[in-house]
Amino acid sequence: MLERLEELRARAIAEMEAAGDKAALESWRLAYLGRKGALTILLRSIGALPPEERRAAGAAGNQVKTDLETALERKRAALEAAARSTGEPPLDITLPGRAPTLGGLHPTTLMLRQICRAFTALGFQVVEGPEVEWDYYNFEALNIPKDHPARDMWSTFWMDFQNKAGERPMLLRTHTSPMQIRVMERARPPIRVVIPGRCYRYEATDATHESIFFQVEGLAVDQGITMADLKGTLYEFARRLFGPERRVRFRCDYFPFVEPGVEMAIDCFACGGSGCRLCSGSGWIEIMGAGMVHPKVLERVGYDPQVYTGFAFGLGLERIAMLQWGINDIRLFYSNDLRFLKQFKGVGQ
Ligand code: YSA
Repeated sequence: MLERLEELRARAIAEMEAAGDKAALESWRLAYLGRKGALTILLRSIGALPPEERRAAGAAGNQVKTDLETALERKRAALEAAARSTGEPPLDITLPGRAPTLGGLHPTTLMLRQICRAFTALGFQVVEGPEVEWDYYNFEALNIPKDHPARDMWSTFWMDFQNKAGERPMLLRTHTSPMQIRVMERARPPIRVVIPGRCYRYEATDATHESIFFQVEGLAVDQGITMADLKGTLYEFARRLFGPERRVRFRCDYFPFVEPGVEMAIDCFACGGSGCRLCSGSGWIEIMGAGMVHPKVLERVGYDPQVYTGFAFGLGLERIAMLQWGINDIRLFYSNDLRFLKQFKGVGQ
């Protein structure tokens, strides 16, 4: 065995010296040191030797391997130095690189930015508030007392925490309107704010309803604010978001915290107002609830309704995004399907 090892060493060194470039050196490495190389196979056969020969053969075999590996490194360095001296680049830069995978913004974020940008251009400030809310702010202060039927449409998720009276006074907010009260408690008019945020409702989900969704609330309070300000502001918002040719319709609606209350709709951009599947044949698409802040709500936060008036509105962010981008199912937003999300890569922020 010792002789065979020495004979292999001599042959390997001679062949290595003849290798004139990197490719030839790599072939040499595979021929001797690779998984099926000559030295590897010879070393494997040492295990079959009689015990008295095995030890010396093992030591000699390891020595040959170390010597060949050292010689290989030396030869590699020599070939690289020779290539450098002839001007050949040390690195193959002709191989195309791998493009890094870049993410994009979520459609909810894109729409949130568009809406906030439209309102900040009109002089509104953006503020945020808590998603876990007191019953007081979510209902009571908005003129929705405990026995009010309006609570039924907002049956929701209550926190498992009881006060001394045995009531559960905290919930996941059902709308962003409680922030109207929080803002008015903290600031004095003039107020112009928009409040984007998550809302939670105990809903049977379908193509237009999710149990977690985003709203954007708006509130403006000052002396002399009228319904004309509400209409003008929301009309300008619709124009900025959906284009200058959009028409807007206001119709009466009921919310306990406004008087009068309205719903706002835009003319359907799929059919131009003649009626289609998207607008259920009406020619109009509702985009938000709004109204003049109820005098009782103003009184509760210490504003004199004889001096101050205001308007407020609340829109469903995903519903607006669905209209803007022709999305036919709200559940696509939060099911993390990359085929859906990738379509928004590169959409203007
Ligand atoms: C009304 C008047 C104001 O002065 C201020 C705000 C409001 C809006 C009120 N707070 C509210 O929540 N009305 S709403 O129940 O009709 O919801 C407003 C919008 O949120 C809807 O038009 C819809 O776009 C969206 N929305 C409601 N439930 C939803 C939903 N979006 C997705 N999934 C749900 N389950």
